[in-house]
Amino acid sequence: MDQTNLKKAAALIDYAKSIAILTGAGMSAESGIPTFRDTLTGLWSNFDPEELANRRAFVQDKELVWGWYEWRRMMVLKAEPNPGHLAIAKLAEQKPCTVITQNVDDLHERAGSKSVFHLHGSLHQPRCLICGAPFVFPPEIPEEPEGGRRLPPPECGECDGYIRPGVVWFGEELPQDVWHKSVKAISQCDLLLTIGTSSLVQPAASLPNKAKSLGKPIIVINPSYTEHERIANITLHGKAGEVLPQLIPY
Ligand code: BV8
Ligand code: ZN
Repeated sequence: MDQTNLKKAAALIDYAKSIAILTGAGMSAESGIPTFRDTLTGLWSNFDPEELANRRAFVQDKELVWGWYEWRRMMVLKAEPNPGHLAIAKLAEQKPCTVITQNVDDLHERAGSKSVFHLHGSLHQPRCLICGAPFVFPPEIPEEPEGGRRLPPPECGECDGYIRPGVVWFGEELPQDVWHKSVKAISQCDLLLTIGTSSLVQPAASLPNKAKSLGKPIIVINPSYTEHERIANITLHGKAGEVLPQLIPY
């Protein structure tokens, strides 16, 4: 890790009065949660993420799609927040921080982060596909085989619909209240950290560009190159769970 860049990034964090933090699937990688593209193994290995994470796929084959989400939910329930999540929660004890996550897990919250906006929904908020009635999962952790299996989704208790995952699928609009709060957090922050996202999915990936247009400094943390490096003030090539504790001692 480039120590000069690390020191510069730590100084920007230290100097900032309020920080916005955009996170992607890479944030949860060290908790053992495969990134979005890596979750396509076994039964789903010959799918493209966009083919599976959309409403049409669910309507066409609800057992295939529900099985994938239950396997992912099981992994999240068995996972723990990693040092990167904990460092972000610690930072929020020192100054106002808003986490804007593309992730559908609850690891930021379980690490102690209070202000978390879920741009793409949550695995823990399923609802009826037809009437939208919320569904409450049974308390036990699903025991899904590695590589997953087809699984019938629960039926809605209010109508003859089926329960769908509480996530934002490709082709679906992001929750407008969450989107507007996220844009506001970007406008009000004086530093943006963007961590563990391939910066491919829109409109989430447009948020760093918005920050740049408003003259906000940007720090990118990712083991590999992403487009946002081009607009970043500092890029730290490393893992979230390794870099963040060096930036935010806790
Ligand atoms: C919409 C929930 C319109 C589901 C997800 C404009 C231009 C081009 C395309 C579009 C556009 N506008 C809309 C589109 C279409 C589409 C889109 O963006 N397609 C892309 C692929 C081109 N967008 C949409 O459909 C959005 N909807 O715009 O609707 C609309 C408007 C009005 C009315 C009606 C409709 C909805 C997008 C949301 C899709 N849902 N998630 C689920 O989880 O199942 S997105 C999903 O994929 C994830 O949430 C994640 O955000 C995204 C990418 O997944 P990954 O690649 O795994 O993760 P990530 O990108 O974060 O990459 C991993 C990174 O981590 C890598 O960089 C890696 O290097 C790094 N890493 C690895 N290990 C570590 C690490 N980093 C740190 N530490 C480590 N240890
Ligand atoms: Zn219903």
